[in-house]
Order: sequence, then C-alpha cells, then structure tokens
Amino acid sequence: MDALFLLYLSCDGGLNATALCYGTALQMDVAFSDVSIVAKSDGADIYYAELTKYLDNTLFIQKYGQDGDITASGKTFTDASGNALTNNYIVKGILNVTANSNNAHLQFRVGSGCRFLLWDSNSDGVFGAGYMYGSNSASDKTAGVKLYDAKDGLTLEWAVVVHESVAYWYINGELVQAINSPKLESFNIGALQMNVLVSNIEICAKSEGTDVYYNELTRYFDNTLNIQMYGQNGDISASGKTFTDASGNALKNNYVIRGTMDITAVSMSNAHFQFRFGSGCRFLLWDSNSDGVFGVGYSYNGNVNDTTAGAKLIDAKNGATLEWAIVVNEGVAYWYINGELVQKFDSPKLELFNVGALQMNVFLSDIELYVKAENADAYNAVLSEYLG
Ligand SMILES: [Ca+2]
Ligand SMILES: [Ca+2]
Repeated sequence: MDALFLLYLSCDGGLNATALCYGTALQMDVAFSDVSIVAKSDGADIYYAELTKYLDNTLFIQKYGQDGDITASGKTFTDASGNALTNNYIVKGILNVTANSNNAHLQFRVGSGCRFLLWDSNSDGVFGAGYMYGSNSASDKTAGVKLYDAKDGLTLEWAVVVHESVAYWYINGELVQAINSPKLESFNIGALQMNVLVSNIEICAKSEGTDVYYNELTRYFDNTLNIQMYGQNGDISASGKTFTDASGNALKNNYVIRGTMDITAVSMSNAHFQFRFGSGCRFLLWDSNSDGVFGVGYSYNGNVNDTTAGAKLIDAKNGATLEWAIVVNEGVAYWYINGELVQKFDSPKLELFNVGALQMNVFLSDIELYVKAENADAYNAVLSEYLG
C-alpha cells in the first residue's frame, strides 16, 4: 500500500505554496524550509487551531468567539444540499473544553432565542446542561444533576436530535435536555468566554435519506425499531424482535402495544410485516402480489389470508405512515390500524409477542407497551380506548 504524504510548505517572501504528494514511488528533490511542528503537548489551543485548517468537520472557538474559527454569532450548519436544518435531523460530535472564564457558555441553537446551553453561570469552572427558550429561559442547571467539571479541561460526546418538532440534547449518550415546540429555523454552534474544540461533526438529515436517518435515530430513542429489507440491515434479524414486559417475561396475555409505523421502501417481491404471537400465528401486513399495495391479512395454523383484494388496503408505493395497536385481552388478539379494528384472532396461540419484516423498510416509533400484570389501571385505561 502506498504511503500518503501531506506536505504544507511555506516559502519565504510571502509566497505560500501547498504540495500534496501521493505514493512511495514518487521521486522528489525538495528543499524544506520553515518547517514547523505543532504538537498537542505544546499546547492544546495552538494544536486545535491548526487542526481546524485540515479537518472540515471541526470548529475551534476561542474565548469570545472572535479569535477562533467563528464570530460571536456562531457557525450555522446546513444539510449536504445547503438547506437550513429545521426539522428531522441529527448533528453529533465531540467537545474539548480547554479554557473558560467569566459566564462561559456554549450553545447549540435551533432557532432564534432557542438554545441548548453548556453553561457556567456562576463561573466556577463547572458547567451545567441547560437551555434557554422564551419564558422557559435561564435553566442553566448549575445546581442541577447534569454537571460537567471543566476546571482541568473537559471532553464529552454530544448530539442534538430534532425529530418531529421536538429538540433533544444528548451528552455521552444520555438525554440531558429536551425542548418541546422549539423555534426551528437553523442549526448553529457558538460559544462565549471559553475555548472549545468541536470536532468529528456529523450531520444526518431526513431530507438526505429517510432510512439512514431512521437508523441513526434508533441510537437515541429506545421506543423505536428500524427494519430494513430483509430484516438483516436494520435493528433486527429476519427472525424479528421479541418484546417482553419490564421483568423480561414473554408477553402472552392481557397487554396492549402500539405505536407509529413508517413504511419507507418496498421491494417488488412479496414484502410483508408481521406481528407474531406464537408459532405460525401472525397478523400480516402483506403485499403478496408485489404491487406496492399491502393487504391486512394473517397466517394461522396454515390458513393464510392476505386480503390483497380486500377492502382494507395500504398503498405504500410512495411510503405510508399509520398508527397501529395490538390488543391481547383475555385470550383474544385484536389488530387496529388508525383506530379501526382490521383483524381479530378469537383463540390465537399466545406464546410471545414478536415483530419482523421481509422485503421492506419499516420504522416503528413511539412504541408504548401496557401490561395488565404490571399496572392494571393503566392497562384498563388504554384498553377502554379500543374495546370500550
Ligand atoms: Ca458552574
Ligand atoms: Ca398488493
């Protein structure tokens, strides 16, 4: 394998030359002058300032936001097409705080006056994970539980997720703040009174690809499941995912599970989604004739009904979104789509609850599970929404 040489040469007389050289076979006679070496051990701030010259996905902010990469108004990021990030996007990266002074704060701004803040309002070198938005302002959580000591520097992983008009902020994989109904205009990073390297910045916008976005989203939201084509590229294998109660027991009777389903892609080869209750006992959203239109069917004891020609059809040729609910009450299984009962098993085989899909991409979100044995009041309340 050839080596890569990256040479930046600065010449005398104000002329700057840059050379990029590939390959070990390259024969060169080069007179080196003004060679400088910048090592992190010589000073993190000097090193970080140099680093941003070479790495695109990096931002170095010094003190007042005026000495580093950006001004005090911060830097606004866009999707790959240059469109403002407004809704349904994820931006993540790493932070290195190297110095901070009076009232230091770093902000992730999703709209005018609407910011997540890593903020040291009492200037003791310890940052709180707060936010500021309209009348819900000035929650800097300096006295709260999410504190980050930066007196000797600080490194953390961060992510801002804006999904369906709610903004979430994660630090080291943990949700630390959320803003409901935020002002969503653009995504901007800025800082005052601190030195901070923001690096490894990655942007994932739904506008650039729904499946990539949903796959990333499942890293942050527990109550989601992403299934892609053969059940092998997403969250789960072709054998599907089995849900349990909070104690890990199989779901067999007296539970309600529901959520939202986005069908984002369908192959033209027998695509189907299944809710499975036991061996050979399944409700099926099924496109058996491979025309992109799904019937609401089932498979039970070898009896198969795909109802492709039936009245209840879901056209997913250009994607589809629907609300689903499975109710298993006193040994009877019910399937609802958008609040309407579409299938019923009077005496199903009840061994477990499993979801899976083949030949389609499906994103399940906002999954809610109610188990009678865990909370009978909550179960009965949600049951009454379906069975009256
Ligand atoms: Ca503080
Ligand atoms: Ca069909």
